[in-house]
Parts: sequence; structure tokens; C-alpha cells
Amino acid sequence: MFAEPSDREALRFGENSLTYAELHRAAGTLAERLRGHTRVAVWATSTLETCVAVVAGLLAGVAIVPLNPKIGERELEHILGDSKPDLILRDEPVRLGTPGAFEEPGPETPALVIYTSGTTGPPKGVVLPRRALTSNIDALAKAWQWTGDDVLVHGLPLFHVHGLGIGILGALRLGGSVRHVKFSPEAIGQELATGATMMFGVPTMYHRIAEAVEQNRELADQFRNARLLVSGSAALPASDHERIARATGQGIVERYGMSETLMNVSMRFDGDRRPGAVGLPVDGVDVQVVDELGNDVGVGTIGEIEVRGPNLFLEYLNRPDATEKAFREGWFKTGDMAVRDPDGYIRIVGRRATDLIKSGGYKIGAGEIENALLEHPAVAEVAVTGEPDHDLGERIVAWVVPSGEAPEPDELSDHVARLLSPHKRPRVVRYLDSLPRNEMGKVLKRELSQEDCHRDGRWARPAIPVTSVDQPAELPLQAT
Ligand code: MLC
Ligand code: AMP
Repeated sequence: MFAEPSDREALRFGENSLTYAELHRAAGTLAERLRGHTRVAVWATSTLETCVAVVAGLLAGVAIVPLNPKIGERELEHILGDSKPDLILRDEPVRLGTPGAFEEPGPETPALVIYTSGTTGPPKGVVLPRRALTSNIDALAKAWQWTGDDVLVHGLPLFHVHGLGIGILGALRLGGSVRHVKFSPEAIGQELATGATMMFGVPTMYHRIAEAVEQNRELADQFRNARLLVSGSAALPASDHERIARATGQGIVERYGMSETLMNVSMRFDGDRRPGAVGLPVDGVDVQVVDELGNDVGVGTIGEIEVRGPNLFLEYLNRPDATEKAFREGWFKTGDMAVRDPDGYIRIVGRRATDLIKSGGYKIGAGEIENALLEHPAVAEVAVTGEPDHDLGERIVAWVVPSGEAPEPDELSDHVARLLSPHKRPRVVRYLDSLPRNEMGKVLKRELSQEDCHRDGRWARPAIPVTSVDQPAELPLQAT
């Protein structure tokens, strides 16, 4: 699964690094302890220790459950209760012992369990087998001409498939190096100026890079020298793509993926880097765009993306119902809506579910935030929506009917951060007298975001002035 031991640097986090030889010893030593277990949770701080623990799990054939180190109490309780890990590793010291040999586990052996949000309820554990990772990394290596000579820099969290599954494990399989930084355009630029050849990031990061390189010629030149910049996890706005191209000469390579499928579609290193598109299916992955009946919609018509191939997950842990519902005749239904250009290039145009929010590249379910907010004594009713945001792609908005006096928005925001995760906190909190509902009592969320709905009086004006946590200047809602 991984490149052979050698003196090449495998991983670097700030001052700390490990060669492939050291990584094999460190991971092998820990793997001895993991042998025989089924699942092990790892407190996925952005450290060498996390990478060693994940590699150890893979050596021992034990599934790793990475935990967001900032996870809140309710979410942690859910993940531990659902995945029932045999062990939880936290800041496990790196020990360079002399481990024995490990037999390569079979391709269907679970490798990672990644928790991902749905529209309602708590996150589901996506069980990814080894063959999904190996086949997908090899397909991406081909698409991006990614080799052991590359040095990847990224500042992504290590509890999702982007930063961990493809970022760390991809480089380690191909024999290249990874340098992990706390994300800032300057930190990435610094690495690109000193040997890093490629970068992975989410669109929020590229938006911040676009702003920074336009102001700073030296930084722009650092990005100009990169071999490859890859964006994914959410749609990269064509405007940011173009701004970066103008300032640095780099056309960003976009790819489209999911926790359940890893990477499905990507631009090629030597192909057209068309702003607003995600490219062509990667090797070995079948992609179709279909209508409600499962028929191919053809060129230029919007349909849902369905995927089939060795990149797919095994199941949602403990959720056979959800697993079954996610497939149609062997095809995984992504819920993403797309159109195909005449040359096969795919453009993602939206999502089937409005209750899924992508903020900063994180997928967040409206339902889990609503449930968390309803636990707050000052919240009588609530609806959560996503609103366009230049920086985050979408920002989380909570529409709250207070049970008495409305609390400070920060209090509700912190409440969600504490219960779930900081990235799931509402960025804007708005108070209303009531929520618009249909005859069945279901909240009509689309009406919440339509500006004219308060003009036509279908929902009451805010009980107190509209209040924003993060972006007071941008609020469109001015009740009259
Ligand atoms: C803020 N913070 C709080 C808080 N408010 N902590 C506790 N309580 C509160 N109320 C902290 C945060 O933890 C964070 O700490 C810091 O303040 C800033 O928080 P933020 O505002 O949420 O971060 P932001 O600057 O917006 O981050 C932007 C970002 C981040 C782009 C760096 O969103 C990010 O890392 N995104 C990547 C998501 C990702 O990897 N997705 C891939 C999913 S896989 P600190 O210490 O962190 O600064 C997938 C499939 C595929 O989608 O195709 O890839
Ligand atoms: P996650 O569940 O966190 O793995 O997020 C997967 C989702 O991210 C997909 O279903 C898409 O909605 C979205 N996504 C990933 N990459 C892209 C992309 N390049 N363009 C648009 N959406 C993307």
C-alpha cells in the first residue's frame, strides 16, 4: 500500500519530520499494538503522530476512525457510540522500534471510517476499503502526473478524505513527500518557494489565495512556480480560478469527490483547465448523469451524477437502510446535479438536497444543527439554511423563533460549536416571530431566503433587529 522504506522525507509538520524508513519503523511499532483490533479511533490533530497512527492501522489491517480534534461533546458521543472503537489514540508518541513483518490485508478490508453529514440526524460512518484508496490514488497519479518526486503542501484537516485519504495517504503511496502547514496563503507560498511542487486546497483557501496574490507580487511568483494546484470539496468559483490564473499564470486543476466515492472526476494535468468545470471521470470510475428514472440525460441537460467503480465505499457503518437507499442498480447516487459538455467535461451545478450545506469545504447537515439549537432553552423553533458566501462558499444561517428573550447570537453559535464542531456553528442568527410552514407544518425554507416573502407578509418581521455573528454588512434581510 505504501512506498518502501528509504531516506526520502515522507512527512513534515513544522519542525518535525520523518523519512520513509522512520515512518515504517514508527508505524510498524504501533501496528504491533493494534493487531487483532477491528476499529481504532485517532484524535486527528494536524501532527505526525496522527499520520503514524493511520499508517499503523493500515499496516495492521485495522480500520481507523479519525476524530476532529475540535469535535463537540454530542458529536463525539455519537461517533464513539456508533463506531465502538477498541482503542482511542491521542497524541500517541512516535517510537522507532524494530517491528516484524505484516501481511498485506485483503483489498476489501476496511481502512478508514469517515463520518459525513446527511440532511437529517447525526453523521454516518463511511466505511472505505483499502482498494478504494489504492485504486483512487493510482488513478489520480495518472491524471495529475503525480509521482514520488512531488512534494505536496496542504493545510487541510486530517479527518476527511481530502486531507487524509488523498493528501497524506496519496503521497505516502506514491513515495513523495507531504508538508502540512496551518493554512494561510503565505504559509503555502513559503513551501512552494522551498521545494514543494503541488498544493491541495478547498475553494475557500483559493479564494484567500486569490485575494493575497493580487496584493503581493512576491507571493504570486511563489505560486507561479508550482507544478500543480488542485482544488476540490466544493465548487471553485470561475472568478477565483481566473483571478489566480491572471496573477500567477496557474490554471487550477479541479476535481470532484465525496467521502463515499473518493475522487470521481478530475481535470488532467495536460488537459483543458476550464473554469467552472470539474473535468472527466478518472481511470476506472464510471460516471453517468441521469434523470429521475435513471436514464442518461445526454449532453447539456441537468441530471444527477451516479458513480460506479473500485473507488466506492463498502457501507455506512450500522446503517444498512441508508446504504441501500444510496444505490440504484449498483450505481451510487451522489445527490449532486451536473451537466455534461459535448466533449464529456462535467460541470457541477448544484445539489439535490437543500438541507446539505458546504461551508469552507465541510459538508454540514441542516438537521443536525437544528437539533443542536433546539437543545438550547432559549430556542423554541429553528430552521437552518445555507446562503452564498464569497469566502466560505456557503455560510450557515440559523432562523430562530426564541422562546422568550432572544439570546446573543454568539451564545447560540458557541452552543453549536460546543455540541457539534466549530465549523458547524451558524455564522448568522436571525430572529423571527414564526417560521413559514405548509399545511403539514413543514418549514418552507425556500421562503426564508426569498427576499419578497416578508414583503408579502407570509412570515412575520423579525422580533428584534436582524443580527449577524460574522458579517453584519452583508445581510440582505431588512424587514419592513
Ligand atoms: C471559531 N473557532 C471556534 C469558534 N469560533 N472554536 C470554538 N467555538 C467557536 N465558537 C475557531 C475554529 O475552530 C478555528 O480554529 C478558528 O476559530 C477559525 O474558525 P473558522 O472560522 O471555522 O475557520 P475558517 O477560517 O473559516 O477556516 C477556513 C478553512 C476551513 C478553509 C481553513 O474551513 C477548512 O479547513 N476547510 C477544509 C474542510 C475540508 O477539508 N473538507 C474536505 C471534506 S472531504 P483554528 O485553530 O482551526 O484556526 C470532501 C470530499 C472531497 O469534501 O471532494 O474532497
Ligand atoms: P463530503 O460529503 O464532505 O465528502 O462532500 C462531498 C460533496 O462535496 C460532494 O457531494 C459535492 O457536493 C461537493 N464537492 C466536492 N468536490 C466538488 C467540486 N469540485 N465541485 C463542486 N462540488 C464538489
